[in-house]
Amino acid sequence: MRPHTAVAHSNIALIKYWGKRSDALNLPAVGSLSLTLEAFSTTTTVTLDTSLREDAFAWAHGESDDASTRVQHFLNLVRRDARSSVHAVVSTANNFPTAAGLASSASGFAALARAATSAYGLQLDDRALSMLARRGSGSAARSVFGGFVLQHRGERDDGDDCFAEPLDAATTWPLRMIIAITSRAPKAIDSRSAMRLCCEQSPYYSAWVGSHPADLAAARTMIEARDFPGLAQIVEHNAFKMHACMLAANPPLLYWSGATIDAVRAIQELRATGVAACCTIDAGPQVKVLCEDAAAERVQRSLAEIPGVLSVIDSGPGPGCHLIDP
Ligand code: 2P0
Repeated sequence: MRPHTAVAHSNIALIKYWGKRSDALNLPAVGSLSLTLEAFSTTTTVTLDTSLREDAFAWAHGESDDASTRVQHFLNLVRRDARSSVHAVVSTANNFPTAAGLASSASGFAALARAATSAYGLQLDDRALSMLARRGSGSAARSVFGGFVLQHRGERDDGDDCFAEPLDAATTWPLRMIIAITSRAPKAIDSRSAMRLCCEQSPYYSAWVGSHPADLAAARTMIEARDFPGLAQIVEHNAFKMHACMLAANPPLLYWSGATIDAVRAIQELRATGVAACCTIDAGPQVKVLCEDAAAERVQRSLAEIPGVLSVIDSGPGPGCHLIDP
């Protein structure tokens, strides 16, 4: 049958998702707010094949991450909604390191959701697609949309109010994200296991969840007002609070390398001289720097000078996921 191909871009959370209120439906314990990135994308092709007895998953570039079980579970959800029992061949290519703290599961499950629903003939609007993508990976709901994206925590047990939506007000703010790569190795512990460990073993977890809505509200206000210093303050506070929660887990979760800390210090020093830039760090050692367009060159130069920074990638805001002609 005909191949269906979709492209999705990864996203970096400015206000983080960390922790779940339901494992079964993959409902987040907190909302989140992200920027979709132009530079990092996943391209996924889904082709139905009536001769298959099970789904066949392959990385186009032979990555070592074994994603076939999660892909198969996800396709089961799509098949159930489409009332189909046909299996599929899935091929995926990332243009960036997989499982290294660059949100490969976000772009991966958004692209898979778009390609698979098309292959199985499901008509979903973007909100419904974001809820489906969330079942694969919480951060994937946000990659359905471009630019700044808000993921709602929702209150309902069935997850019907747990969707992502674009923040239109932000589309004309010229910002960039500069990423300092400090390691290309896959992370030692995946986000899902790390979140569970924090929830069960970190005494700071309840403080993280309890104080989170105020961070989300503050970031939305700063974005609406185009207030970079205000946004910078809340973005760094939220990221370091998440890492404090990780560090307080038992055993502790420490994702940083020496170069991670050097990069953070370099950006904080730049900001003290009036450069509009701030840092965020996810479940990995890379440092992501949000900055105004005018600051991008200074930020890149400063990060590139740090021993231990392997490369520096500059990205503008990226688009939402979409189907392409292969
Ligand atoms: C985020 N991260 O908001 C946070 C910040 C990592 C640190 O979303 O279990 O791979 O598949 O829903 O989406 C990583 O978590 O977790 C993540 P699952 P996911 O970007």
